[in-house]
Amino acid sequence: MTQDARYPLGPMPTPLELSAQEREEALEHLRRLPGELRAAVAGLSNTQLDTPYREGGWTVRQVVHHVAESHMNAFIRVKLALTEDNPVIKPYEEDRWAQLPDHQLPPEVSLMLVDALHARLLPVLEGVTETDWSRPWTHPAQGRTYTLDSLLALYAWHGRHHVSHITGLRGRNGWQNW
Ligand code: NI
Repeated sequence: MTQDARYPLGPMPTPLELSAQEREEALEHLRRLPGELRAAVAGLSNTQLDTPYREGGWTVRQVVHHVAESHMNAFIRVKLALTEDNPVIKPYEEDRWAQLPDHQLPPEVSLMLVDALHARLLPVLEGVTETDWSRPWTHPAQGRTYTLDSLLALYAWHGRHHVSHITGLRGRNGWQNW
C-alpha cells in the first residue's frame, strides 16, 4: 500500500463542532507545536534543510517558514472570528509565498516567530467560551461557513502534519538527532 507523502496524517479535518475533550486535545497539540517543530529540525545541516521532504515538495526550510506564516494567518482568522460577525477570511497562495526570499532564511527566524505567535494564540483560544466556539467565519473561495472549532481542529492538525513531513524525511534518511 502506498501512502500519500503529502498527507502522512490523512486529510485536513474540517469539523464544525468539537467535544470538550477534542478541544483540549487540539489545544495541547498547539501548545506542543513550537517545541516539536524546533526538535524536528535540530542538528540539521544546511544541505539537509534544503532537501525536499518529498519528491517535488517544499524543502525542510520552506516547511518551517510555511508553518510560521500559516499560523500567522490562523491567529488573524481566530481574532477575526472572535470580533466580527461571520467574517470572510483571506486565503493566500501558499506555494507562491514559499517562493519569496524570506523562505531562504535560517529556520531559527521562524522557530522564534512560532514561539511568540503561539504564546499569543494559546491564551486567546483558552479564553474562548462554550458558545463562542460556534462563532462562524466564511471561506470565500469555497463559499462555505465554518466555526471557531473548525479553526482549532484545522490548525492543531496542520502543525502536526508538517512536523511529520520533517520527521518522516529524517527517519527515511537516517538523519538522527544526536
Ligand atoms: Ni500547510
